[in-house]
Amino acid sequence: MSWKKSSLVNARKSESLSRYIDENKLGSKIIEIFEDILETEVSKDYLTIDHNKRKVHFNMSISTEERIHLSNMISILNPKKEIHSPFYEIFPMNSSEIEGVRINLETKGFHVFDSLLSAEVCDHLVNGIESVTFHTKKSTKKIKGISKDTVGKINGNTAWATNQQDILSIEEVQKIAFDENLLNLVGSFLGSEPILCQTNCWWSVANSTHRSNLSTNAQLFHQDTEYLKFVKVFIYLTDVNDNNGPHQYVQGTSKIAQSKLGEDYKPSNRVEDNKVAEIFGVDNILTFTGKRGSVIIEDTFGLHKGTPVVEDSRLLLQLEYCNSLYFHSGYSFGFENLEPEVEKLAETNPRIFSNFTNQVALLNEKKFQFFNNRTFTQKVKDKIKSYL
Ligand SMILES: O=C(O)CCC(=O)C(=O)O
Repeated sequence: MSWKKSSLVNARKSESLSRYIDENKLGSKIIEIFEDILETEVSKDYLTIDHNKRKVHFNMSISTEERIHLSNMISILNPKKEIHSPFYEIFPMNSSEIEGVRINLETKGFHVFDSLLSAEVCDHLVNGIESVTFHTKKSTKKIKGISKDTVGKINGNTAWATNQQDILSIEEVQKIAFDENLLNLVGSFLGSEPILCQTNCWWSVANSTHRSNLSTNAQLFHQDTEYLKFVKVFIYLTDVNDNNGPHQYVQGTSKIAQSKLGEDYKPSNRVEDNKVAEIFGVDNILTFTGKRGSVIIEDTFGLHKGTPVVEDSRLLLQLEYCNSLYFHSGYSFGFENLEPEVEKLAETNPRIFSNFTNQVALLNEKKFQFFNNRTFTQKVKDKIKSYL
């Protein structure tokens, strides 16, 4: 299958892409998806019905190997480059340590930094988060000012930050999200310049353990599929023990989960604990307890979940970086409330900020309408899916 050169790619990269396609004997399906990626990266039309139909179909029908090929092609198009950022204090690593973490991500799927953030940084983060609006998936009510003392009153087992821009507006979050070493580390794993796509945060408490509740709050084993290649950074902002919802990861599953879980399995499914233990071995299910300020960097295409809280509560901050926004239907950021140093970084490294737009209100409203305009059948299908 030959690659018909696209006007969206320069001659040298086009040559490299042709070579990659030939060497790996890639067929028309991958080329069709890649051409769609190229067009969508230019049009940035992530929220049209047509794009949604194509991307959902492609996302659920490609194999893990095809996903890796597409990511390698994105790396040819947007190769990783050394990033220089004014923030470098949070992740004190030299290049050989960065390489060690990359290898851990590649082989085991995760790396843990125990108690990385100082008490002072954690306090700043928690104070900032206390002024942010949260909601549960059970009600439309907005809750402001949640703290460790009041979180037990929420209606549900998880309260999610409603607006990710509010989280990003916290100065310490920007210092972490745009830390030079973190960006270089994530870039070396993705193989291309990282795009910041999430700054999320949630409180977890003990509540219903009904399957649909666990499913919608990421408390059953699953793979994330929201981008082609991506990595999440989980930051514990409370001490986490066996009883207040430690995160779990099944090491070594990011490349094999899809094929081992059988033909009927789709990477959007939830998987029971006993099935995970039987197929991947109970010893590979790792439970991350840790002090506040501990950081887990994880390839969440591997199986993972939060365990339901039994007592007390857990506060988690989550950043996510991806290599392309192609499968994206998530949140868009605006440029407001960014530190001046971050604004400068946006000028020198615009790809990191691909998910930032001056039309953020319009886009987030469009997303809201898009999901509300789903047909009755689609809404019923989604409801059923949350039970599966
Ligand atoms: O709350 C947790 O530990 C799990 C989070 C999760 O599954 C996700 O972010 O995809």
